[in-house]
Amino acid sequence: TPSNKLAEQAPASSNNTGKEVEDDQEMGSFCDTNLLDSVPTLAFPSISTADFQFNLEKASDIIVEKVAEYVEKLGNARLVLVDLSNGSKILSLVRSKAAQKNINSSKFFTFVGDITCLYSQGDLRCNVIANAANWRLKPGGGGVNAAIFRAAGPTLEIATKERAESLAPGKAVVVPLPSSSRLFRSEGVTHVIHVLGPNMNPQRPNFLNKDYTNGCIVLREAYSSLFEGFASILR
Ligand code: AR6
Repeated sequence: TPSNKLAEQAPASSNNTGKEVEDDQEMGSFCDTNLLDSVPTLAFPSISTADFQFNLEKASDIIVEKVAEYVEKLGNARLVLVDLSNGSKILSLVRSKAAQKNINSSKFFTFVGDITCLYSQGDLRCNVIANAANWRLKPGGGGVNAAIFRAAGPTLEIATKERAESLAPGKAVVVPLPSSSRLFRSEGVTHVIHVLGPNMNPQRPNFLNKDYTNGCIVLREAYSSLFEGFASILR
């Protein structure tokens, strides 16, 4: 796909090229050291735009604005917006707005794939992944939250509870992933950052009832919290 092509073209250190991934596979062995020793990368889903029903045009403006604010500050680290399908509207909106703003495409790009299988299925190494969480920080509930808790196994719920009991809208919590977790072992994910975005769905808690003035403030805060959390891992 065009978006995944972009990822393959992303310049990276010599130990993070597609070629080397192929070599690993040919050898039939899995090298954890190589997996962990790559460009620090945060993969994140579009917060609030599916179950929480946030407007896609507004969300895409905010994603691009926040990426532009943080991407250079993060040094050689990369930010990757992920969604499941090639036809993802949010990915195409963000791609075109990021291009208009001339955001460095080696440091920020979009990627089509399941955020829980980026290395095993997409050859994309991401040491940190973000979750569009619920306020209780509970597994299940569908969407990317259910997928991440399922893929990580029960250790993620325990590790999460050690960091926070609940989350307010706009906030994020960084959770180091135990090395026994499948996400750590086979995907190279060392941290999950749970983020709670603004909710525009009347069926869910903290419903903002079409208040996009507040909603946009909270979504900006959510991305700031996420990128600050990623920066804290890099330090
Ligand atoms: N990999 C990558 N992206 C995904 C995946 C995946 N496995 N699954 C979904 N997406 P959503 P929200 C994309 O609904 O709107 C949960 O029930 C999806 O296409 O997961 O913030 C929680 O418990 C969309 O672009 O999060 C909360 O209650 C993006 O991830 C509530 O939903 C976010 O969609 C949060 O709603």
